[in-house]
Amino acid sequence: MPPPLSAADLAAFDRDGFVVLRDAVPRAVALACRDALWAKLEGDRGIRKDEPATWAKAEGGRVGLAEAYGGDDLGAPWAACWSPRLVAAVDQLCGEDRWERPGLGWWVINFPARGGAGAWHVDGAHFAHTLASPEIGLAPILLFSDVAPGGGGTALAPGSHRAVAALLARAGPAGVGGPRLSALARAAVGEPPPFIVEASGRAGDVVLAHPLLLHARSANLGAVDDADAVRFGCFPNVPMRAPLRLEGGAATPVEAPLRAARGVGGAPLPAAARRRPRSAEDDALLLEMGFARFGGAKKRRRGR
Ligand SMILES: O=C(O)CCC(=O)C(=O)O
Repeated sequence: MPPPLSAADLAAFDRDGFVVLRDAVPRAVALACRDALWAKLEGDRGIRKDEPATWAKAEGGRVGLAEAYGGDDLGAPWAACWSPRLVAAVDQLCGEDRWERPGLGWWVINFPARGGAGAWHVDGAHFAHTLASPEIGLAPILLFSDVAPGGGGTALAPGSHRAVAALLARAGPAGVGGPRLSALARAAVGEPPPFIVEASGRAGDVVLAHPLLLHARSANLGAVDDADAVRFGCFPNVPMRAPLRLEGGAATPVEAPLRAARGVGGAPLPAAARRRPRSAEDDALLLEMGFARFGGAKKRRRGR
């Protein structure tokens, strides 16, 4: 099998901080998973695909599902999601044998015309980030429903991974806590960012995003009461087996912008800029990212 990501794809990943792999999950598998999630919504919450009046039960127009289908759960149809094509693409970006396959989750199910946009953030609210942090080696976005252009796919800030990497280079080995990093990233890149790309595509497409990419939930602008416009997105984080390598040997496409950031310079970030008491804004971000159910950041809700 030829490598799924071409030289042009890899150049786009380097420049933008993401690249879309079309048909990464076989479409029929993605749609079967979506059916299973509709069944779960109905069983757990009384939200029925064929009764849009029940969609009002999704507070704020969305449901976050903490389930990550992996390990023993990974029977059909979930097992087929990690297709050889998807695995090969992650190998290209993270390095073969250097990453762990995460479960499929966290899920965000977003109903048309019923809710607003979310906070701009970098994934990983639960740990202190350094340039080499192994917790997240890639932040893929798997589409389990079709998302039309302009329909409200996840909003991505192209190139923001470099600005965030520069912040981390200035933070040094002490790092920056997740919510604080997102706040600094918003200040550095702009809120909203000056240039935004929407993650649209078909069920089975996967956006392979750099771990430091700034992104946000968009309002679902699909047709009211159209079940096909309900957006099913899966946002797992791919963990690394060891810290990212900032020197020595060839850099992976994920590592290359991190290495480049070390040459950018800039004054070290003072401790006061890296740490502060948790604010209402941080709480809102943690809620948006699915950490609220267990009482703030006490416990991770989605294996991130
Ligand atoms: O729902 C979305 O489009 C974004 C969700 C997200 O970024 C997250 O949960 O980390």
